[in-house]
Amino acid sequence: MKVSKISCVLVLFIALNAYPFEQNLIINVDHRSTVSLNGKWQTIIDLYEAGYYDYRYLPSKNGFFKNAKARNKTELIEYDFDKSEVLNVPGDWNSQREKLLFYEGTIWYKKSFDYQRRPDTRVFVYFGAANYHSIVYLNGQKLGEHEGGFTPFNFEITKVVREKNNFLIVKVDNKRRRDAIPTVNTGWWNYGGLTRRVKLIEVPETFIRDYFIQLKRGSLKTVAGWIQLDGNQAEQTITVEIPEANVKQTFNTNADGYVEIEFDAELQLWSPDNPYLYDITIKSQTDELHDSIGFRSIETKGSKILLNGKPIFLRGISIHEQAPKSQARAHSKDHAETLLGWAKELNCNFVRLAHYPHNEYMPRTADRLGILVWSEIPVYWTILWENENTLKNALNQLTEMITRDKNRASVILWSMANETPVGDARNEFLKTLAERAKSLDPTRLITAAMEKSYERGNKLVIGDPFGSYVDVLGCNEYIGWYEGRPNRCDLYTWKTTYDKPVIISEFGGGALGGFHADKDTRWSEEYQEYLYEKQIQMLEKIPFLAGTSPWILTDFRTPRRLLPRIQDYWNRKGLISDKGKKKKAFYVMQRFYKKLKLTEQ
Ligand code: GCB
Repeated sequence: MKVSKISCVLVLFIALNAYPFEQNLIINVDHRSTVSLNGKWQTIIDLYEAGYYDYRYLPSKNGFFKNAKARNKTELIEYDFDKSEVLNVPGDWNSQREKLLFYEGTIWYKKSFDYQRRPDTRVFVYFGAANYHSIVYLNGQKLGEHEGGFTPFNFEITKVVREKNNFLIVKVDNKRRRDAIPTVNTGWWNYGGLTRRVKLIEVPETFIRDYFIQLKRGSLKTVAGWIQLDGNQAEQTITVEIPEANVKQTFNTNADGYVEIEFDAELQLWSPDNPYLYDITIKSQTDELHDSIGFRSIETKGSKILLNGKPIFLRGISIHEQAPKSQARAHSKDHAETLLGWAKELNCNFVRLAHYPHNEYMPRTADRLGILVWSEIPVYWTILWENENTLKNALNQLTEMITRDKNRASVILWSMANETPVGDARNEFLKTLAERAKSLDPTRLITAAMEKSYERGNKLVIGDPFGSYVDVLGCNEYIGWYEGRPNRCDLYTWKTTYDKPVIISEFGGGALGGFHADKDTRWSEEYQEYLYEKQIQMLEKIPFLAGTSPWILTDFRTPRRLLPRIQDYWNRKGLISDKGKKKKAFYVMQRFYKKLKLTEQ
């Protein structure tokens, strides 16, 4: 095989610069004209990425498809999708086949479909998420790449899609990388694959791609935001209608298809007690789109969080995207209903969706059920703080998260990171993220789950320098689990260097559901129950506490938990077991939150 030096350099150059962080995300996909591509996809496990790299480890432009046209009986082709096994989409691959439980690498997915495109429309293929890195091809042509396992992306296929025999191929690779977000060391299972839904979206030639419609920061009656069209007919007249509030406002987009909007309205405010959602219609001359949007304000004053101008204590719980009573990643509306239903049963008005953006059903369901949401990007533990591409990647994941969920009233907090070690490069990295979040969404609060430090006299201090950039301080602590035994909680008093609200964003300990012993026996439900009792006694004495989200609603899979017969690759800190059974500590927390709820009324 002959490859010239120049083309080698060129290919390498293209490969190194091949992470396009494009921002053309289509939002509110549920209210658009779509065709589902969910279901069975043919798949090829390709540990060595033979379908992508040649024998010199040079990437080929079209993956497997370099030979696709010359496919005849004499051609040497070492793959065959038609004879391959299938996987369900949406769904992680690890839980679908035993041999894939620990798999980290590439799997090729293929879906064939026919498609009758209506005249004067454009078509996009949309992925709810794919973990971690994806390259997408349609009919042998590369559409693009995406990096990041928990946010949506789409590619336009108007010119490539045909009436018959389309074949969509996706290379999904979940190899962990030191420079990625998250990095090689995380606390959860690295579920790979097309983990969320895939669909075709058909839109008019110029369509309403994105919009931001929320109450202006600090106001209870001024709605403000913007609308972004996509297409050639950029300058259009647009109306925003909220019939129940007698709103009908008209705006004109500029040459970029963009317009800022602002108007006053008499609105019923959204809150956990009254999760009121308005039907909104946005009409352009070429498109019309509906959404259900709630209106509320969120601010801080000293150590208080104010919802609609009134102090609120966040009675929360942390949640991983672990499907209830299952070994799989959660992805469906039913999963969201069950997980958030359990949170309601616990008397929560708040959930921390850890440690990455969860599927869209979660904030949508939270909007309906009246649950406030903390949403986070996987900047977890030890990221390569000085790597420029790592920062770009984090910024991109942050942007995609905010783009998708910025119209959800339930979402009040954007979290930049979890338990990251303090240092100049890290502080700078997180500051850049916080600035981006503020510029994309001036209405919400910024936070991060940080760590405490110690002072003489058993004082615990929340003084992370990143604290000066956030609105709300998150703090994780494991007193009574990683640090001594539960009665250690009696020793401490808490202090913070900032006059800001504090959420204890994690505390807890492990218990194997159904294992009973005395309260001194680790892994018993009684130990965990006692730990929660002691924690609550300590937390009740923190004057600046604005919320808690203990770790965690349910047991979840993780390769870091190795203890045979107790952990077996599960983190057992759930208040509910992997079988869906509530542990004793669940009821401790439920009673505590009930008491708080009653004192609120
Ligand atoms: C933490 C992490 C969380 C872990 C938890 C634990 O501090 O933020 O991801 O799962 O501790 O169980 O130790």
